[in-house]
Amino acid sequence: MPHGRVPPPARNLIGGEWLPATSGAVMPMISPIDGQPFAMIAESGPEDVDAAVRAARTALEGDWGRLTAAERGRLMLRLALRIEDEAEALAQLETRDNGKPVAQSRADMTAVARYFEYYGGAADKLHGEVIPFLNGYDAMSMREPHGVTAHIIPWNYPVQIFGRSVGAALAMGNATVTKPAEDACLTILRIGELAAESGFPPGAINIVTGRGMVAGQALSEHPGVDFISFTGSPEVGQAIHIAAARNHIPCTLELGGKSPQIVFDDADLVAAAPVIVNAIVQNGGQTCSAGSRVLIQRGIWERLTTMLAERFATVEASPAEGALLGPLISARQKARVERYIDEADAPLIARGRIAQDAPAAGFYVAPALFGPVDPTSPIAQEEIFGPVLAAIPFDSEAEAIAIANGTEYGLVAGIWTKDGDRQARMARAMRCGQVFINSYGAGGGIELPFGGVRKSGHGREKGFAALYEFSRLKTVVHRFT
Ligand code: TXE
Repeated sequence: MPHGRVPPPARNLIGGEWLPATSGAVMPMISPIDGQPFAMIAESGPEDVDAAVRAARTALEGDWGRLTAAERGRLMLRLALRIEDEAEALAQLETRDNGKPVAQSRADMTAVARYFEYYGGAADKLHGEVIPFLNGYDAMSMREPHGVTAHIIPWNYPVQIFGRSVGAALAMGNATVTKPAEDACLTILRIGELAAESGFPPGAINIVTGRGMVAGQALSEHPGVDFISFTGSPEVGQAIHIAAARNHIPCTLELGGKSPQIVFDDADLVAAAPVIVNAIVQNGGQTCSAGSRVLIQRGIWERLTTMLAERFATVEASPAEGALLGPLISARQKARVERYIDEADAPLIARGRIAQDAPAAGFYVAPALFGPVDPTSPIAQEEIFGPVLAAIPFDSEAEAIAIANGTEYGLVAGIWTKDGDRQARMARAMRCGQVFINSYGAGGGIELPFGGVRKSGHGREKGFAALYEFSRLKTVVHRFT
């Protein structure tokens, strides 16, 4: 069993203090590796959320709000180094909490440190402009923080999403309140401790744990919140959008996808095949940008599906450190994914295995490759959030575009072809937020703006684009004589 230091038991981080829920309620954390409880978190209520929002406001009006952009950046760089120092213990904790293989947890720790490094370095580099205007006037634009930003975070990449969202918000001078997911939140709490040790003033980073329907909803509806960043399901995203509208505040929503990888008959299949398998198996397929559909031009159908099948058949869902596929997050998620597999209305091309040493009570699911799949069927349309890949044949470029864009989602697309003209046409034709050509995912892309269209959400996280989301523009006109 992996180790990793568990943060203060059942406490929230509010105004620099570790406090239990006002009601005293706690809830257990279940490890996906063996289905056993191993830690308790605070089950917070609206009063705890209220205290966190007030603490954030106090920080804005006090020590945190008085820091210069360079000083904020320096604190963030210090936090990045603290995370790097603790990366191994954090990764072990993440694996126990979330279930992902340790090698993948390590990659998450590298990424969260990099987010704080990237946004720490950017804190003093985004500035306004002087705008040519009337004679006798200076006109300028300046960037300001929104104020108190709320961050509602899922369980699939807890610290990466914390880093990309809270990192960008802090860089722009906001004070933050995070509600991590009840299924996996311990590494975020530990990073909260590291932030305090790095010298962040109390209240700049507040973390309140608990249930989505209670603590999450209270945070999204709180009138003291000025901006909401949400990553999660489309259903909850819609509720958050409505809550934001009620308070007349902006929000970004990142709601997952049904992303296609499109392979044309001139593609380098040897390069493509492992990337296609990784993109659906890694993190148990519980990735918003998982490549959950592979569109294959008919001339290479046999060859590529055979290559994919060979790889799928060797993947084992396992608790091993270096496993490609670990357990899924919860019994609920396992049941959901198994239902999609059992009810799939397409031929099964290949199925992986569950490792013999995987604890029976853990949430392991063997990966499945189906095809040919009707593009309108549920496994080609709905986000399964598990290691299930739908292979769909196509003949022409126009047909590939229609199928690729033919879901309610639009997050990422992968294009595999050596034809440069086709690469350019396809990149433009994809109705989504990110396109990879002859690659997919490319190491997480901390520097690359990321977000969706329609049911995948709106707004952009990551890269410099997030700094614009987490700040607002003010125009100042100064008449002089
Ligand atoms: O998400 P929820 P769940 C998709 C994926 C998955 C499905 C369900 O398809 O199978 O959603 O996952 C908080 N007000 N994604 O149930 O419920 C909750 O506590 C405010 C894709 O875990 O949306 C958690 O912190 N907050 C996605 C966060 O919202 C609420 C990642 C996400 O939980 C709330 C996760 C409410 N009423 C799931 N209800 C992606 N884009 O990567 C819940 N929450």
